[in-house]
Amino acid sequence: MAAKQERTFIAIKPDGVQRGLVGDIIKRFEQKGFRLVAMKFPPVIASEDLLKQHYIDLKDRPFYNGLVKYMGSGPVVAMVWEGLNVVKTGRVMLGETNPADSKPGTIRGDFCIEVGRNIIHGSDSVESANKEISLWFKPEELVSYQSCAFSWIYE
Ligand code: DAT
Ligand code: MG
Repeated sequence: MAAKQERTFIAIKPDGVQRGLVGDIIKRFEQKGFRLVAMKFPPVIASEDLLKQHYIDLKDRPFYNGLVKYMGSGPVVAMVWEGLNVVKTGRVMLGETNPADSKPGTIRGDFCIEVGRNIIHGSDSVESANKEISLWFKPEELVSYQSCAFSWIYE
């Protein structure tokens, strides 16, 4: 049961919101069978502090400042999704970091072109998912419920 409650942090970046891709992206996670645990509504313009913390592992990379600026340049849709292997499968659904390397059928492969405008974030490990979820959400903002489709999605 616990494995089926793995959680990942997914954020639609400002370009994804501005380009009207929110519905398409949420639809992919919903139709896969993952459960929506939390979503910030209305979308939030993240503070520089939050974004710097979120991308702290990349602080020495040359694109770090530009990345933080881009991520704060408009509203983002921050979400938590739950399900079996959702971290790894979520990354497969996103595609590669560089959309040019992302296969058609993935979100980045279908909807974007450049690495600096790759429309969506997804946690890369269970450990970073837990870190990111606690950075963006308070515990009481995460909702526990069993989807009525649960036994039709899992054996
Ligand atoms: P991902 O978002 O696939 O987890 P990452 O954590 O390595 O990738 O980097 C975070 C974001 O930083 C990425 O989504 C886009 C940006 N980025 C990564 N590499 C870049 C590069 N070489 N040039 C510009 N932006 C880059
Ligand atoms: Mg990453």
